[in-house]
Amino acid sequence: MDNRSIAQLLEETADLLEIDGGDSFRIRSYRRAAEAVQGTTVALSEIAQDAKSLQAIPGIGKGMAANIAAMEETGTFSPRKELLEKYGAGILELLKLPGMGPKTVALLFSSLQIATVGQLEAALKAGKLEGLPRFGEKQIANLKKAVEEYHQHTGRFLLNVADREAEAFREYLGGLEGLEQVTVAGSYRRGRETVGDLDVLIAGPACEQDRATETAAYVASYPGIADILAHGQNKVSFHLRNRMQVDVRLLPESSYGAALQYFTGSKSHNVSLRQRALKQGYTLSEYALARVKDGSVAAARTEEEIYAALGLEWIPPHLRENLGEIEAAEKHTLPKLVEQADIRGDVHAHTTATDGRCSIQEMAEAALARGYEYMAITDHSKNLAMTNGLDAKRAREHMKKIREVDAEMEGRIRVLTGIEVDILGDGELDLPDDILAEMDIVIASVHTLFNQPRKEMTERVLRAVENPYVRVLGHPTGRLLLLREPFDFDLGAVLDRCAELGVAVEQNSSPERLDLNDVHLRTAHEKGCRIVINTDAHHTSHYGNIQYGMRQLRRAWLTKQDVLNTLPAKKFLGALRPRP
Ligand code: DGT
Ligand code: CA
Ligand code: CA
Ligand code: ZN
Repeated sequence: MDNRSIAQLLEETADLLEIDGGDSFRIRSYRRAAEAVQGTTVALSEIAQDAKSLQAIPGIGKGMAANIAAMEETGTFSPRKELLEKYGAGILELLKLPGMGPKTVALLFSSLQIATVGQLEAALKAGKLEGLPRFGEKQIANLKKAVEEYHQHTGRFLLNVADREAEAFREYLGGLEGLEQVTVAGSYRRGRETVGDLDVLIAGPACEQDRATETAAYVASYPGIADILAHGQNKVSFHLRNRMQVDVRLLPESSYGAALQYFTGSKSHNVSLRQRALKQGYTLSEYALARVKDGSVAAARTEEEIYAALGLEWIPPHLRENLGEIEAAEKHTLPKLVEQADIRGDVHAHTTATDGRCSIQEMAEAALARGYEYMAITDHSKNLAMTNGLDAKRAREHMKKIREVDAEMEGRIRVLTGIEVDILGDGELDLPDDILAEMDIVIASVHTLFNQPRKEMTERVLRAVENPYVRVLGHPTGRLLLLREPFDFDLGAVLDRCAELGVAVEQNSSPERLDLNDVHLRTAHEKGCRIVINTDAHHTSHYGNIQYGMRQLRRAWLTKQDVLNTLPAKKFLGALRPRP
């Protein structure tokens, strides 16, 4: 570990201790040590096991020398880890906001249970900070600005946010006569798990010579705009109020395909495609595929024509990452990607019994309304006390109610019983086997103690899937996009074991999760894992999130056959790990 990382661990520990109301002497000693580590020119990693040399650095005493040795050895620091388990990793992001010190965070946490930037943002919007001791008008205004800048700084957005903005803008463009084409290209069209900005391409009579100026002016008057970055005849760029950038390009219909191809990317796909074009005597640009010999246009109007001229099948945008898709398009071996319409059931949902917001009936009706043939209610188990998780007794009563609802549905949709059982710190499950044995679906998930060392975490998850009643491993990496990294464990080893045991791995479609990611999914598939896609719905409106998970399945080249819940109910249950 380099000195900076060590100093950071110490500094964060001091902050967390302060939030926790810890001993001020101890807090000061961490801060002093952090300064000392940053100030010294000696590489601590080289002397970490030599207590004498460590203590020779002013500001580092005996206890701190032992701490540093432990950090070097384990890569983490247990007091910090314990505090993070208590407050959640999001609290470190909160601390990074300008003007936000441990005292302020402590106040926000104790008075409003705010532990993440997202929660702060929601509280600011709801006006909940007004009247709190430290928060005058000016402080609140500064905080709002800080949150805004935070988003700008991380620079990426979740897919549901991107969708919402794209839809609103699209609706606004609907008010314009003579637009034949509107496409959001870029990473959004490729279905990446987060997007940096929106690349909007428009074409039609409204974008032709005489009307372009007027159309650009219409775009620039979009009420959602916070500030304009560029306003020309063919391009308008702006920031939305959430700091998302939007680049709008006005294009002639005759070269719309070339622009679409170019601005969809990815860069790497485009580079390969351009090389291929050159080898075949063409140049490929955002304007056209043109012949080198005389500059004449070979194809430009549609993407299909461009790919065809290069001897390729049209490549779905979800595959354009230069990961073998060009070769496959040449050989006509592109996969027939799984589609949302192929999905026949969603088997991870919560209800008001725990932290969901709708009843069993409501969730079942909503699943039916989507056209599903089956669904499962999988509420939390008791270890997650803040969700009011179920103990064995309540789980049994809940199961009874689920069966009643299933009967009420009279076969219009099958309502399966289930549980999202918590994987405890040692890999034990949170409920006894006899109750798990009664459930149609047992999903096991990690929801706590994210900071265990790699080996411990790997063993923990492996131990959980060994339990013969576990049929699905829920959100396997535990990441929260833009907020929390996946926990550190040997995913490959876990996928191998899941494949052997027949435990399905979950693609969790919640836009802040989306684990597994595209690369993991491809690996899981190659290893022979069964894959299930779920939404983890906590409300009927969350079923629609399936689209975000779908994009990742498709980015992983998966076909209908590769996803278990494309099967009808009976076959689906039959394809899950057999029960003992
Ligand atoms: P993002 O916005 O960070 O989520 O990712 P993209 O892929 O949307 O990237 P963006 O917005 O910078 O550019 C959109 C597409 O335009 C990109 O996927 C490929 C194309 N493009 C942009 N700049 C270049 C470039 O310098 N060279 C090439 N070949 N293509 C580019
Ligand atoms: Ca983009
Ligand atoms: Ca862009
Ligand atoms: Zn869940």
